[in-house]
Amino acid sequence: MSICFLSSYSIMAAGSEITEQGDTNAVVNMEKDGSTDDNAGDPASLNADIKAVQLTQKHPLQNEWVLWYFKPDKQKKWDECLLKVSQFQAVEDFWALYNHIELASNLGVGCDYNIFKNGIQPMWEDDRNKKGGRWLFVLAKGKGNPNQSKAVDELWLEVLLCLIGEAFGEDSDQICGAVVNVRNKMDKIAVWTSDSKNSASILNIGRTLKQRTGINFQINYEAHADTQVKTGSVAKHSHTV
Ligand code: MGP
Repeated sequence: MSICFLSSYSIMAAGSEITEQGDTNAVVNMEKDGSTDDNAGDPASLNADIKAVQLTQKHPLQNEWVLWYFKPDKQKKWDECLLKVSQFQAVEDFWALYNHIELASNLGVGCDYNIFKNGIQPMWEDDRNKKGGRWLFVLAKGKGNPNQSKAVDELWLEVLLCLIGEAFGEDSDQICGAVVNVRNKMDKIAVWTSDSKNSASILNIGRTLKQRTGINFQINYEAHADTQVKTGSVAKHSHTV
């Protein structure tokens, strides 16, 4: 199994876990050996206890998410190149994973990251994607391109935070996942939604994405059905913001 997307950031992530655990152990040990008895009811001692609990308690996300990695291999079918990497359901676990893997800009050409809600496969064929589509950010490579105003890593992180933070209000249910494609002439970031006919949701999601990412270029929404039959590099699109 290839692990080339894993980065040296893992050391930093592991280090910060040890620090937190260390703090917590100190408080737990004090309680065990009775050294806090004198301070019972003391607001300072109470604050320390609360802080210890806060350090150990994870902050749950609304949904559980799965990270998939795609590495092209001409000997294999498309879906055989998809590797399920990890899943997370807490803010802390998201950051541990994010800091552990390579930035999208360091992936090889042809590779993708996919982050989808647990239970949804990152492919058109999944029941939740079948009738869906995607908001597509195209980041053409090369000097002077206006779409490079936000580098792919910055944009990808913003998009991920929108997803796991359920930034789309009632329409968050429409979200299936997000994909970043690293390609020769461009990078692409897409947010997949489950109903390509639900214009109100699509527009709300598109406007929120545009506002949250702060991009100054147009993005288009295309139904997966249209993406699958496109002949050139651009598919027919139904919405633009
Ligand atoms: P791509 O990786 O989404 O875009 O699709 P890329 O590489 O930029 O190519 P372009 O066609 O957009 O210019 C590349 C190819 O991967 C598709 O033409 C399909 O053959 C295959 N593929 C991509 N996706 C997302 C799927 C999918 O969900 N299901 C299946 N069966 N094949 C897919």
